[in-house]
Amino acid sequence: MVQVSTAAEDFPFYLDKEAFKQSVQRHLHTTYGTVESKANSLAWWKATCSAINELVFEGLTETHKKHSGIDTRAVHYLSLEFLMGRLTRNNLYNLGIFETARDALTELGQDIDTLCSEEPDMALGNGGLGRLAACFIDSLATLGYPAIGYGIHYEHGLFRQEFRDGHQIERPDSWRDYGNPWEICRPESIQKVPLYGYVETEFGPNGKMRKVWHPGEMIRGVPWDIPVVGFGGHTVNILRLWESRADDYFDWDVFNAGGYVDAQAEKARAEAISKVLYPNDETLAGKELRLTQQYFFCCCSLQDMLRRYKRRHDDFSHFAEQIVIQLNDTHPTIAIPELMRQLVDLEGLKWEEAWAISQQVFAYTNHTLLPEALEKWDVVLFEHVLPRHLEIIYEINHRFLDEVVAKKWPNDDQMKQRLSIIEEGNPRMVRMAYLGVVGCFKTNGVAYMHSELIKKELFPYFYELWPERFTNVTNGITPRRWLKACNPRLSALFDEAVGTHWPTDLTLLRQVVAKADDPKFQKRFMAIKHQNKQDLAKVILQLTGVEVSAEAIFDIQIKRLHEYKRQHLNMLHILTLYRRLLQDPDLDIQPRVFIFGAKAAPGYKLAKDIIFGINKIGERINADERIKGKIKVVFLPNYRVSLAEQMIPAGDLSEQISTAGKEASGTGNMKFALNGALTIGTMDGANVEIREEVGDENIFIFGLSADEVSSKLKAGYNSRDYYYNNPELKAILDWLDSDYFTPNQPGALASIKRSLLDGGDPFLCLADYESYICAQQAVDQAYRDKARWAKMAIINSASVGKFNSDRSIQDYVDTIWKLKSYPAIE
Ligand code: 26V
Repeated sequence: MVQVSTAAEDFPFYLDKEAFKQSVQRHLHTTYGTVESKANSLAWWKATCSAINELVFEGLTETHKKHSGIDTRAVHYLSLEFLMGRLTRNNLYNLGIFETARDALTELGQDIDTLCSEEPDMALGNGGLGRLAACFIDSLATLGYPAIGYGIHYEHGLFRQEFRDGHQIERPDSWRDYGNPWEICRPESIQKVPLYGYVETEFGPNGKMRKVWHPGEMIRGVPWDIPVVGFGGHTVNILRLWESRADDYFDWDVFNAGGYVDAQAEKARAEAISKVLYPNDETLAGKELRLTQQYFFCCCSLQDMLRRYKRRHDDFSHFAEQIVIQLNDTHPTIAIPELMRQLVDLEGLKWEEAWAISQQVFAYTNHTLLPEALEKWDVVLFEHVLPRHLEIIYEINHRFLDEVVAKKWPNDDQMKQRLSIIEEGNPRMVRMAYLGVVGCFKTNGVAYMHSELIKKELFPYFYELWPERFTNVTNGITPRRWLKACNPRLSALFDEAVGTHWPTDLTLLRQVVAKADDPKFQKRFMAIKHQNKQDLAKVILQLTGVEVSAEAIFDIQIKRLHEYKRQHLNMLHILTLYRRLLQDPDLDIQPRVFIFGAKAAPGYKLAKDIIFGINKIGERINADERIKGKIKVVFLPNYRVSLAEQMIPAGDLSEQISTAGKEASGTGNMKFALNGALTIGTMDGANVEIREEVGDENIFIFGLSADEVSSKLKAGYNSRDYYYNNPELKAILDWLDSDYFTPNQPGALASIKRSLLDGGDPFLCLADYESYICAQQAVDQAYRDKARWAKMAIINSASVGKFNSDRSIQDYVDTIWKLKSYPAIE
């Protein structure tokens, strides 16, 4: 494990309060043209960022010098999503100047929290996959590895969510409306991207065949760089995001010939490519613009890599030594045929040479087993947008089936069909995940259990063919953002208990386990939790108007809304408690606040119905005086990274209740445990590994195992059996048919019941219901014993060092990337 020193005295930048103050004032005057008496918080925030950037750019320059000076191997992380959130606080902590900046701003009459909340979230991702990419680039920079993130500079990130009468409404997200102080435009590195058109076969004088693509359209890719400051400030890498623009917009001939309107239309079409991030939606299939987005950023990024490589090399013999490309899910797998095209068609390499290089360069991370999330493209659409790439994929497939599959399974046409990158049928489809496995030297899952299922269920024959290609890298989270920056109180306690090195070596927190029984330490730990809960209670009041007590259990489920994540199972528990309380208002239960945050894909009807259901049930429960405030339900609107940072430190109970076998890993589960929440969860994804770390007695596990789930489904699962055999369950489901929660709108919640009965309950909510209710009762019991709960919470927080994303990155480096660390500033 690489150790980069991050003791306070080792931070490379010393900046005293006076210097920071002067810098902010100077930027207020000379960069933003305003004065102290006039400037609003936005102006102060921007001036602060400019002051921070003076250090950031210095680090950026040093890192660039160092990495290009030694011409070293680097990882290129290709991802359609980077869910960065806000950067101000993060950059201040990573540079080691948070306190300096806070004090300087105080003296200038400014509150740092207020200024930081001026920053719009950079929400260029949907959820776990995008946030993982953001944690990974933080860890890469922290560990001093040469790395670059490549993605799209979306004009609009994930939609902003509002509730209207309990319904989700989507509004556009405009994170750059007032400019973004962190990004730097690099017009000197613009790339051109061909699209559409046709392919011609030419024969040279030597009779050699050559394929020439005559594109129907050319787009420009303009790079925007976001500096990524590693913790300790020793390395500043970049995240390079491509924006699409029309090529030769001022085509004067067309323009003068009265083509002004056409030219504008062409410009709009080109700009559409990077206009908006697609939400994870069932309706994604067949979206031409999505394929174009994928190709656009892969094409730009590969040209960028080749350009940099060619500056120092005359041939491609060292390409695979210098460059490794990680594909974040199948979204960028089009990079594989694109590299082949650039090497064969543009650089003149032989197919075999190019393929040998390509095979050593790419690695693929799979993030989901859900069949509907595995990308496939209609061959006809593919040919229309990328005619040359379809040919290349046919060639890759042909060679793979003839040279590899036929050798292993001679005369077995069925096997060829099974493993073919092209799925036969009407329409024929390109299977992007198969292209990933065939074109990459490694395929990894994101938690141990998920990686096993990849081998056994998703790609069993590929695994038989190439067992050595499959591996696991368990996900992680950056402790800088997800503990140090978001939970300063707990961080201070840990500093005191184990010293200040834990943000880079989270396993140091293990020492705190020894204090888990110490009543004094328990008291301090729980007092911090209580303060964090009070802070969140204020946010809840502000966002929902609902008053909640910090004495109650804060029971939180935050993640994208999906049936497999089973927010509706949580809802069934709420209904159960509510019904029991109505039957017996004196029922002795621990007061609880059920807190949700989730966005539903705009086209996902049932997910939106579940949001509506929870909102309506919450309204009724929160207003019902008979239950004396024993339970409350709040759904916080517009869940995003910056809201997560306020919720996670305040969690008592972390809901990780997916159907076993469906959640690849989860990362919210890690964030909650690190901040001292106990998990109620299934044996799924990384929950399995969290249980291993914290011990079975410090986690509430319930429900069917993945094996049990699949045998139940195979044997013919009938959810009605559970409905008819459990009168309480039947009663709460029947409640949903009434107008009890939706006055004057009878049946407004019926779709949820229908999906669980007529719909067959595909994610086995009813099968796991009883076990879940029992586990929740165990939670209730445990919470009554304050010392026991405190001990469990402390053990959780102290035992999850494994889930530091630095460890994940080191695993990638050791098993896949084989990089050397070169911190730029010693
Ligand atoms: C995509 C789609 C698209 C079509 C409709 C339904 C659907 C459902 C889920 C997805 C997610 C695809 C990839 C993804 O975000 N996976 C998440 O990756 C995280 C980081 O590895 C991991 O922690 C989560 O368990 C996994 O769901």
